[in-house]
Parts: sequence; structure tokens; C-alpha cells
Amino acid sequence: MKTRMLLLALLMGTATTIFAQTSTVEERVEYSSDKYKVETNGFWDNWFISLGAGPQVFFGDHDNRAPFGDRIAPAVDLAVGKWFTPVVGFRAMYSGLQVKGATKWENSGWSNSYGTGEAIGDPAHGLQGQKFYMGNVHVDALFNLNNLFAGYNPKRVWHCSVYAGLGWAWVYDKKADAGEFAANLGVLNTFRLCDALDLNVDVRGMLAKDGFDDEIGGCTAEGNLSLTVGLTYKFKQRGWNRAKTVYRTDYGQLDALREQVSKLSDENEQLRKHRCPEPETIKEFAAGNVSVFFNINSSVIASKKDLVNVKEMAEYAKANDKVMVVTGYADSNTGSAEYNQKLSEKRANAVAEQLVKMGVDRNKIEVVAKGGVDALSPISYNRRVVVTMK
Ligand SMILES: [Ca+2]
Ligand SMILES: [Ca+2]
Repeated sequence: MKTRMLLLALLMGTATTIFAQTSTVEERVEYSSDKYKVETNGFWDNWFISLGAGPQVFFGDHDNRAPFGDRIAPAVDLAVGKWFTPVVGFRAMYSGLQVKGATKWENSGWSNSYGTGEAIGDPAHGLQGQKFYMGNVHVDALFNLNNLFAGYNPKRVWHCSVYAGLGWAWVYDKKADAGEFAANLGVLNTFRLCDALDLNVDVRGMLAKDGFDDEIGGCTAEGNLSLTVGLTYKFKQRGWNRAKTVYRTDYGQLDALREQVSKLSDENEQLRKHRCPEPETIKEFAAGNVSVFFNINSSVIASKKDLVNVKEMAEYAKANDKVMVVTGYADSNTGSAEYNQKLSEKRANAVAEQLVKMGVDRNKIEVVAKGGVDALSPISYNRRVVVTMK
């Protein structure tokens, strides 16, 4: 619990004056364990500057006829960049320096081939040495493969990034042309030395048009391969924070809410005590009796619909502790008096059975059998059971 207390006290003799302001806020932070989830950061975060130096070899006209060792020339690079996410970054870079190779003694039509005036390679090829200085300014998009495939880890030592870029490359003492568009592709390996510094090893290929070296040899392009080793300084803020969720509880506010709930609860209790008693509603059952009809010579209830009213009456009887009277009849026109007596009893029992199913206590049901009658017309109406209450 983080408690911030601002306390200003004045102690003068026996008189004490205390001015205090307190607030009690608890913050709980949960960090995501997902290595692929990080918090985004601001524009000024994760900028870096890098420097490197090493050898480079140019692949231009006639150069492959010079001994390889004679073609190795120095290269430098300087870059400023930024990582937008652990995986994606960019940098603006200056790279290049010297090119060493071979050229013809006489270049028909090409005035400047940067010849050294010294024979090189097999004399049969009639070549002289070549040396010139170049520069290459390019913007590269960087993709960190370790963070892409293995997730972000701030303590990881080795990072391998691939990059592709486009820029402008030129030869310093060239007079005819300002330069050429050049494509750059490479692999940047960095090794963490400390939080702020990386050792960088950059292998880069540059591709430019044939005219770049002032010799048109007929190839579609010529290129430069460099390997530079150097240092990268990473400016603050560096790295990424794990994605997090902050849970904040203001106990001052919570106490106020508790107090309010308690107050409302008290008020509710007061209101409950003073509540007027609800008037008891007595539901009257409208129908005095309900009939259930049967087919001739049958004690099976003819239509289940008749039971709807029976059920209503049963519910009322149960609720009001009434006794139900089930009276069975048969029509006196068919069958003997003895048979009709039994039939009316069976019919009454069939309805009584339904009442029991409806939850009416057996002891609260009276079964009466009236035998054959002709009280109703048509005569079929006498094949019935009448349910009443008492
Ligand atoms: Ca050449
Ligand atoms: Ca060329």
C-alpha cells in the first residue's frame, strides 16, 4: 500500500498545530508474461548511433582479373536510427570510402577510369590498377529476427537483424555524373556489451548501375561488399517495458462508498419498520362446480380440457384447506341401475385420481356415486362427474 502523507506540523511550546492531508491509494500492477507483448514507446525512445570500419571489395568491370588481396580497400560507416518496435527499426547511414580494382590502360571513349598507372594481374589482360573514393547514403529498414521469432528479451546478447535500403551512391572525383541510385541489402549482428553499448558487425552489399565506376562493361549492375565492425550507442529511453495492467484502488473513495451504503441500508431498515401492512387479498373461486364429461359406457375422461377448470378449483381448495366433493353420474337410459351405480363410481374415482395427481390430499376428497340419472338433456350430458367444494 502506497500511502502519501503530507504533514506540516508546527510545534511552539505547548501549542501544537497540525495540518495534514492524507490519501490512501493502492496500486497493483500485473505484468504480462507474453514476450511478444510490450508497451509502445515515445518518439524519442530507442534511438541509436553507430560507427563502423572494415574492409570492402568492389565488383566492377575488370576487377575480377586483379588479385583478390589487391582489391581489399577500407570502408567506414556512420548511422543514426531508431527501433519503433523490438522487431522493426530504421536507420540513415553514410557508408563507403575506397575502391581498389583494375581497369584497362586505355578506355576507349571513357576519359576517367581512375587508373593508378601500375600494371596489375596477368600482363596478357593489359590492365592497370584502379583506385577511387566513393560514398553511399542510404535509409534502411531493419528487422530484428531474434525478437521476431523468440520474443523480446532485454538481456539477450546477440541480435541478428536483416535490412534492405535504398540510397544514393557516388564517386567523389567523378566529373561526368552526380551519382546513382543504389540498393543495399545486409545482415547486422549486434552483441550487447552493456545497457548502452553494442558491438556491431555489419555485412552489406550495395548494388548500383554499370556507369557507377565510369566504365561501361556491359553488366547490368556492379556492386560493393563490405564488412564493418564497430560500436552502437543506444540513447535513453532504451528497451521496452512489458505490457502491464494497473489496478488502482482508492481506499478513501471506497470508505466513502461504504459509508454511503451503510447509510442507505439504515434508511432502508427504517423504511421497512414503518411500512404499512399489505391488505390480505382473499381470492374467491368463481365457479360453484365443475363438470367432467365421459363417453357412453366409459370411465375414461373424454376431454382433458375439462381438467383445466378442475385444476383451478384444486389449487384454490389446497390454498384454502377445502374439502373437494367428486360426484359421479351415468345416464339412466342405458344399462341396468346396478351397472350404472358402478359406472358412476368408476367415473368419480377417475376424477379423484386426477385431483390426487394435482396435489390434493386424499383425505380432502369425498367420492360420491349417484348411479344413472336423467337430470340433464340431452341425455348424454348426464355421463359426467361434478366437482364441488365444501
Ligand atoms: Ca574496375
Ligand atoms: Ca562499370
